[in-house]
Amino acid sequence: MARKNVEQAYKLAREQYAASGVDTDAALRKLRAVPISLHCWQGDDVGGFEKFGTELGGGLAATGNYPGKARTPAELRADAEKAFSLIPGKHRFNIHAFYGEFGGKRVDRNEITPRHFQGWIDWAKKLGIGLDFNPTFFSHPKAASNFTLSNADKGIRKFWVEHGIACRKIAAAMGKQLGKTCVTNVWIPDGMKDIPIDRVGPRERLTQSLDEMFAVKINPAYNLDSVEGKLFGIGCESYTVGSHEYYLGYAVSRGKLFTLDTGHYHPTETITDKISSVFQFMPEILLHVSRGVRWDSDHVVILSNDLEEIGQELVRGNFLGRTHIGLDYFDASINRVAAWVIGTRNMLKSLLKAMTEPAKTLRQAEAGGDYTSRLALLEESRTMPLGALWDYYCAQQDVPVGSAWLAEVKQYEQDVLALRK
Ligand code: RNT
Ligand code: ZN
Repeated sequence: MARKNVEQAYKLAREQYAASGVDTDAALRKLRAVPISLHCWQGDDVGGFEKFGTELGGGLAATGNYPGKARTPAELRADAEKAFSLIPGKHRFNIHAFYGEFGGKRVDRNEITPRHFQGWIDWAKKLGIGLDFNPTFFSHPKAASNFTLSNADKGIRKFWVEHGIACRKIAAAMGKQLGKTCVTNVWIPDGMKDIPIDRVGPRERLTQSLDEMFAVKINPAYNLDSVEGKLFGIGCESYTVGSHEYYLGYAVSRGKLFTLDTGHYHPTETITDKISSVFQFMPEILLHVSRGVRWDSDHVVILSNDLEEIGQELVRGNFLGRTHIGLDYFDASINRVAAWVIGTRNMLKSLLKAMTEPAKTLRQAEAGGDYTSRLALLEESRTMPLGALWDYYCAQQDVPVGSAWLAEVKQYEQDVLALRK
C-alpha cells in the first residue's frame, strides 16, 4: 500500500477513535515500549546444537518437515534477524540452554558456562536487544525416565540442580553484559503416563531441588527466575509434578516469577482470568503465549478472541510493566521465519487493540451499572479500524505494511532457506 494511503487511512481512523475518547498516537507510543521475547526454538523445531543424538523429548513434539530449518547458531541468528526486520518495535530473543555454542565438543548440561553463550550475547549487543534464557531439562539421556529435578535418584537430581545453577549464571552474564534483565524460565517435563501411586514424593523432591537451585544468589538486576506449570504432556497424561497449583504456591512462597503458558490448561480453560488473580500476590509474571489445539499446546499464535482477551487484561489492569511477554510454540509444517513473524505481529496487534478500546466509557458504564452500554460499546469497538492503526505503526517503524512481509519471507526462503540441504 502506498505510504500516502496508509497515512490517510490513519488520519481518518484517528478521528474515529478520538470521537470515543481514544488517543491513538499515545497508544502507538505505548506499544513501541513493549518487547516480545521471540523463542529460539521455533527456528529449528526445538532441536538445539548439542551432539548427544537424543531426540526431542519431555512430551514435546514438533510435527512437520518444512524444508530449510536452521542447523547452526549462525543460521538461527540470520533467520531471527530476518524475522525481527519484519516486526515493528524492538524485541528480545529467548534461548534454551541446548542452543549453546559448544565448538563440536560434548559439553554436558551441568558444565555449560557463559563462554558457550558469548556468541549469542555479542549478537544481541549488536542488535541492541535483550536475551532470555531456559535450562533444558529434556532431550537428554538423564531425562529419559521423564523425571529430572524430581527424580528419586540422588545423582540424577543433583545433575539437574547443577544444570539449573549453571543456567542461572549464564543468564546473569547475559543480563549483566547487555544491561537488560534476563528472565530464566524453569520448565521440567516430570510426570507419568499412567496413574501414579505416589504423587507426593516427586513434589517434595522438586521443592528440594528448586530450593537448592535458587539458593545461589544472583543479582535480580541481571536475572529473574520464573517457574512454569503444566497440566499434561504427551506421554505424561496422568500426572505432572510441576502442576499449576504446585508452581503458583512455589512462586508465591519463594518470591519467584510465575509463568502462565496459554497452552497448559484444560482445552477450554484460558489464562484471561488468571492474570489479575495471580497479580494480587506477586510483583511480576512471565507469559508463554501459545495456542493449544486439542492435545497440542504449541500452535502458532493467531489473533483469536483468547489472544485479544489476554491483551485486554494486560492493558486494562495496567500490568504491562509487570509482565514479561514471551512466545512459545513450534510448527515445523510452515516456514519457520513466517511462524515467528505471524505470532509476534498478532501479539502486538492484540495489545494495540486493547490500548485503543474506549476504556473510559466502558469503565463508566460498568461503574454506573449500565451493563447494556458496556456490552453494546464493547461489541461496536470490535469493528473499529484497527488495521489502519496497525499499518501506520508498521510504516512508522519501517517494517512492511499489511501482508507485504510475506513476499520478503518467500524471497528469503528462495535465497537462503532453500540452499540448506
Ligand atoms: C513445555 C513448556 C516449555 C517449552 C519450552 C521449549 O510444555 O511450554 O516452555 O515449550 O521450554
Ligand atoms: Zn511454555
